[in-house]
Amino acid sequence: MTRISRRTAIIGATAASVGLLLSGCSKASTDTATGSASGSAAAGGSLNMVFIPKNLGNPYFDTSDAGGKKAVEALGGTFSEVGPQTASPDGQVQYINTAAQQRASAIVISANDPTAIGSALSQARSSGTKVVTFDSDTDKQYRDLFVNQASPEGLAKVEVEGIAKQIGNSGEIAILSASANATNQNAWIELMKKDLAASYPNIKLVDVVYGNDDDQTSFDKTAALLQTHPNLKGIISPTTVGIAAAARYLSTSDKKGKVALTGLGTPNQMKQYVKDGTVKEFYLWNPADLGFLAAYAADALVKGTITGKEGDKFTAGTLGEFTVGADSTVLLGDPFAFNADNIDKFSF
Ligand code: RAM
Repeated sequence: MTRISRRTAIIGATAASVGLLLSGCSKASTDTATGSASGSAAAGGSLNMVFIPKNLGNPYFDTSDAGGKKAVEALGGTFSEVGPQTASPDGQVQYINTAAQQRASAIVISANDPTAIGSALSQARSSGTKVVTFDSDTDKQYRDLFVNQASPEGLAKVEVEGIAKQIGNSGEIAILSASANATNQNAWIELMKKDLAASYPNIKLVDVVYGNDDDQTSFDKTAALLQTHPNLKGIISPTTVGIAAAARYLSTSDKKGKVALTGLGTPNQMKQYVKDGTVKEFYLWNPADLGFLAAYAADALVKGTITGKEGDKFTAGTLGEFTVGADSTVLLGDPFAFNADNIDKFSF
C-alpha cells in the first residue's frame, strides 16, 4: 500500500475535495487530542525533543505540537514545547540556546526567519542536537531536515484559484500575511504573484500587508486594507491567524459577502464564518499530522536510521513510510479544501 493510500484508508474520510487529496485531513489521522503540550526537556541519554513554534497561543501550533507530543510519547521520549509570545526570530533564539544547553536530542522548529536563527541552530547542532524545521524552513545549511506541509506551488495555486473563482476572475485583491520574514508565507506569496501574472491578467494584486500572526494586528490590517482600497474584491490570507482575524472583521462589516476571503485556516477557527456566509472556502493540511511526522523524522535522525539525505526512508507511526526528497525535505502531502459541505466533519 502506498503512503497516500494507506493514510487515506486510515482516515476513511468521505468529504468532497475539489480535486485535492484527502491526505492527513479529516478527523486527525494521528488522532491527536486537543489541549496544551507539556513536559520538560531532560538532559542525557534518552530521547528528549523540544518543539519551538513561531509563537505560543496560535491554535495551529497548539494542534501541530500536540501531534508532536503524541509521537514523542509513542516513542517513549520526553516532549516539551517552548517559544516566544510574538512571532519573532529573536524570541526563538533563547529557546534554541536553552535546548542546546540542556542537550536536547532534537529541536523541531517553525522558523520565523530563514537566516536570523541560523547561528543558534548551527551551535545546537555542533553540540549534538538534531535540528528539524517544520512548517516554516530556514536556509538548508542550518537544519538536518525540513518537514514540509504541502508543495508550495500547489498551495499558491489553490489559493489563487480559490480567490479567482470567487471574484469572477477580475478585480483588485490583497494579501494579508503573517510576519514579514516568515519563510513559508514569503515562498507562497512569491509563487502566488507568479501565478497571477501568468494566468490572471484581470486580477490585480494591490497590496501585501503583515499581521505578524497576531490576532489584533491582523484585524487592524484588514480594516486598513478595506479603507485604503475601496474597490478591493478579495483577500488571500495564507496564515491561520490572519484569515480568522480578517473573517471576524468582515463578518460584522458592510463588506461581508462583497469582499471574498480565502487562504489557509483551521476549521475550528473558521467554522462560524463559513456558516455565516463570510467565507466560502479555505485550505489547510492537518497540523497534528505535520507535528507527528516531524517528531518521527527527528527521532530517525537521533537514532541514526536516517541522515537526511535524499532517498532516506523512515516510518512515521500510523502515517506510514516517508522518503526524504531533494534538499533534505520530507513532504506531508496535499492540502484540503474546507467549505460549508464538509466543515462540520473536522475538529482541529
Ligand atoms: C499560521 C502560521 C503557520 C502557517 C499557518 C498556515 O498558523 O503562520 O506558519 O503554516 O498559519
